[in-house]
Amino acid sequence: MSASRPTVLLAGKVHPRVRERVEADFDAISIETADRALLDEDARSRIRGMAAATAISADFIDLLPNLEVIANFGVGYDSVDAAHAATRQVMVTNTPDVLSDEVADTTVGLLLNTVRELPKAEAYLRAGRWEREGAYPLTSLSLRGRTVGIFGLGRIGLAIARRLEAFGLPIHYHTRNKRTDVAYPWHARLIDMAAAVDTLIVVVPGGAATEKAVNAEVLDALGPQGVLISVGRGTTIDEPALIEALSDRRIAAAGLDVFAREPHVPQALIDLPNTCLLPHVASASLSTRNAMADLVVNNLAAWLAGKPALTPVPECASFDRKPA
Ligand code: A2R
Repeated sequence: MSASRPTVLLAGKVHPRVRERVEADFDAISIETADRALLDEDARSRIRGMAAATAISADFIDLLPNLEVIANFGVGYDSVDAAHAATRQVMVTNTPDVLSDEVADTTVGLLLNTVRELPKAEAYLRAGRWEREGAYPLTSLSLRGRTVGIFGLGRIGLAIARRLEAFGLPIHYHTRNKRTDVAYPWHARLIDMAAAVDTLIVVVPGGAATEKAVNAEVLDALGPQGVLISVGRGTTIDEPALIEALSDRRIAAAGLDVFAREPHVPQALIDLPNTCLLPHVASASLSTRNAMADLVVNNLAAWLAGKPALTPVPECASFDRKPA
């Protein structure tokens, strides 16, 4: 330990680049989960910063009397109690923007894979069935003629919209606040948008406000030609209702990158023929994850040096420092 170097807690399975940079510039303490039993009194009082790759509760925040900043790895920070941190003037940061294009690219790929069954067609070729049995069956679904509804037109949602606009598809959106900088039709209610489109892309933050927002009624409004694509948080989808709607063909197909209880994926979703499932990989390229890692450490370094946070979450923006 060095008196001049702030102590930073590495909480959870942190990205290797975060670990490397934190260990180089700070005194680092590592724990696998945010469990109070893993920190003695001395460690608790020394910790001034935290790189978070696991859930951080209000109780855990209160365990650390000298904590000044929590830098969350990821743009979604629903696993960190940011509202509570803000009451203690503990800065919380996330990693917006640096992953938006990667996630949007992956979302378009997932949509195409879902409607055109490309992973299944490749598995057919690899199994030697093309040569033995002939051409892969024509897909009943296509992207052509579809109308897209984006639930959450923020940084990532807009990057998805711009891409799908170039595919020639009409775009609608649902958010709480109508945007003034886009001409896409806005729907004040999710269910109304679902009724107006046949392709629903979900990219809202997790948390209580969006929990199970995509329920049986929304899926029925989407209809039998409906395709659901989910890349925000698994908690936003009512998974049992989705499984029923897919089984009964009340919607046509779903492409999912996120799940309610990751890494568990319900067996029923795996068994269904009309799902395309990814293990939460939307931002998971080396380059994008490195950019996220750098933003985590740069936020820690800025705040602990008395400078403004680079990317404060909205709950903490009011007490961010002003640029010099
Ligand atoms: O509702 P608004 O006007 O604040 O718009 C935001 C929208 N949104 C919601 N829409 C409807 N009902 C809600 N309860 C609700 N809460 C938020 O989601 C905005 O259009 C969008 C979020 O955009 P950003 O804050 O720019 O987030 P970003 O970078 O696009 O990431 C979205 C999520 C992350 O939170 C992770 O869960 C995932 O994608 O990676």
